[in-house]
Amino acid sequence: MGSSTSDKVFAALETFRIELPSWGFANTGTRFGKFIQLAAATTTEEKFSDAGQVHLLTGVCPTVALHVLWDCPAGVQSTDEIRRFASRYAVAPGSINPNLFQDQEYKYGSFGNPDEAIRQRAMQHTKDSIEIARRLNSRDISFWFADGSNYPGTANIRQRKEWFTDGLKTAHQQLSPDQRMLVEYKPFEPAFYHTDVADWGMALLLSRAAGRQAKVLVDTGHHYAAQNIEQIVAWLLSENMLGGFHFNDRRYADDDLTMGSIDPYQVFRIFHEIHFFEWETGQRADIAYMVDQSHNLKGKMEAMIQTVTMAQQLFAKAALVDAKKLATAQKNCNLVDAESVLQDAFATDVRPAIQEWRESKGLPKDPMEAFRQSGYLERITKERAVKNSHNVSSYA
Ligand code: RM4
Ligand code: MN
Ligand code: MN
Repeated sequence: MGSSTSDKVFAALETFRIELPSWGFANTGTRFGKFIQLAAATTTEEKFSDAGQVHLLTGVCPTVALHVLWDCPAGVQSTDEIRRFASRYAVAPGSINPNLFQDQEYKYGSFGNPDEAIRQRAMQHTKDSIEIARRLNSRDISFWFADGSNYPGTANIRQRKEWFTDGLKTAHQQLSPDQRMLVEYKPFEPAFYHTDVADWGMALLLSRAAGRQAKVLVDTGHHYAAQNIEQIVAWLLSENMLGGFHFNDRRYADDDLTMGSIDPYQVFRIFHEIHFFEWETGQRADIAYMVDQSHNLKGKMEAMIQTVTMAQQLFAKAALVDAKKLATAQKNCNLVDAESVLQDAFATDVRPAIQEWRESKGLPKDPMEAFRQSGYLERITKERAVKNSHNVSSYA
């Protein structure tokens, strides 16, 4: 491998950090059944412990995303405890995710609920979530709304858009100057006729209406199957409206499979658009890279380590795209040359350079191997087995 290749890989890895979701360490399942993993995290503390372990081995996951209802059972009062977990397990709280979909009250929606009292309840939870974020020094409050309807004619779509606009504006007013609000979209599920924030255009309009600190969050699993996600990324970048990602992979719907497991070239193309934007503009794109996955069959810790490793590889490969050559080929409509620039970068084996980078940081060369040698999994399996066998948890 040429030294300029490994320099580029090193430079790319220096800037790349990815946030892990607390809920990715807990037992989850499908709507048909849940297969319990005896090692799964059963408490917020255990989620911090697991996330801290992945960070220890990879060095690139310094934050963990929290879901307010699942991780902050005492609401704002939970923040002292969370700060303690953060310092004990050396991983900081990351984005704060309000939960506006699980309580019985939200059967017909949260921000878009026709009942004003329920909209107010959703706003109170939102305000509490922003306060939690403030106390934990978290920059991003990340909104995903399950709101929608299942049957034609049952919801006033325009009216609900107004309620959403008002709600997000009010929420935006609560933000501190350094905080951001991320608005996630999803075309369907749990609603199957209309979803209030169904696509990036709707998320963009709502974010613009909310205020300057609102940006769009792209969850890669939240698109129709043939959607060109990297084009959405390029457009949001050019509008300075791309706030972050929830990475996962999929074949059919919101499958929440391991990042890059089905279509690594797509993730590469997304990262390429970001690198290319930075090269052309000379600006750093300020983007929160986050994982949003649910590992129902794979071991949760191993799946997370695999995800981080894959993310680093694809980010590094995209950094190898020869941007100058690409720009020239595009300008001259040299299609085969332009396409080959991407393909050559994608085909480059960056794993040796990534291993060197890890060694240069005093990190294990192979985080998966180090995890397997560490005895951590055996220890948590023993400690949590009884709790997990009684505890059929969760959503998702
Ligand atoms: C949704 C969406 C949200 C996540 C929930 C659990 O599909 O991806 O980001 O918080 O699932
Ligand atoms: Mn998501
Ligand atoms: Mn999702």
